[in-house]
Amino acid sequence: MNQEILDTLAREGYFHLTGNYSQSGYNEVCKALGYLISRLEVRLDKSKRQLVFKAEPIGLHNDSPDVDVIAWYCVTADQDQGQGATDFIDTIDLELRLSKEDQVVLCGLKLHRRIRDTETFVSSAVLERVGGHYKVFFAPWLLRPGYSAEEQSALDNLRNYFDSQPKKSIRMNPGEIVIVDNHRILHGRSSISEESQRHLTRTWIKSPCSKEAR
Ligand SMILES: O=C(O)CCC(=O)C(=O)O
Ligand SMILES: [Fe+2]
Repeated sequence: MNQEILDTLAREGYFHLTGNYSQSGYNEVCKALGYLISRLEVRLDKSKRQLVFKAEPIGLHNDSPDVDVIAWYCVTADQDQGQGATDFIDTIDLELRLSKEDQVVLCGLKLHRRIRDTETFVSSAVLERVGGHYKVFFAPWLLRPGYSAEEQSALDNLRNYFDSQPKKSIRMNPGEIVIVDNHRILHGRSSISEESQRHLTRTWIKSPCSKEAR
């Protein structure tokens, strides 16, 4: 099972496990993938300010670049059958689709992000070359005014590339798991209703295997 997940992650960048997993089954899957960094209950919560707790749309992004693999478990699906899917795009062909000049610029362009639950900011490059591949780190809300013309053009080309990629929408049913390579796949979702019961558990995983597999 573990090997099948790693092989599928290396090939496809994501894996949708459609079995009816229990919470402890989900836990076992997560633990088999590496070291668990943190766990978050993704559902509407008016007392919290992060986007994952709100009904508004979440643009396509990568989570923290410290996270190799993200695994979501569906506790409760949206009560509306047509709502609550998560969207994914794959960046496997980025190197072929962006100019070398843009790639160089994006390797030097840092996005500043706040480490969750702290007031500490760190910066991470949009593209980082690791083991013959690019790790991608992008989130629209981390963009700031004041980029040079060259940087702005590289960012525009990157976003056009994202927009041109086929979008895969997965609406998880309770007991299902979706696992993604966070350096390769961007995720996001459309808005949900203010009354949505949708509840996913998200686990951030540091996975040495994911790098070997790539
Ligand atoms: O609600 C979702 O489908 C994804 C939310 C998200 O960006 C995350 O869990 O990191
Ligand atoms: Fe996210």
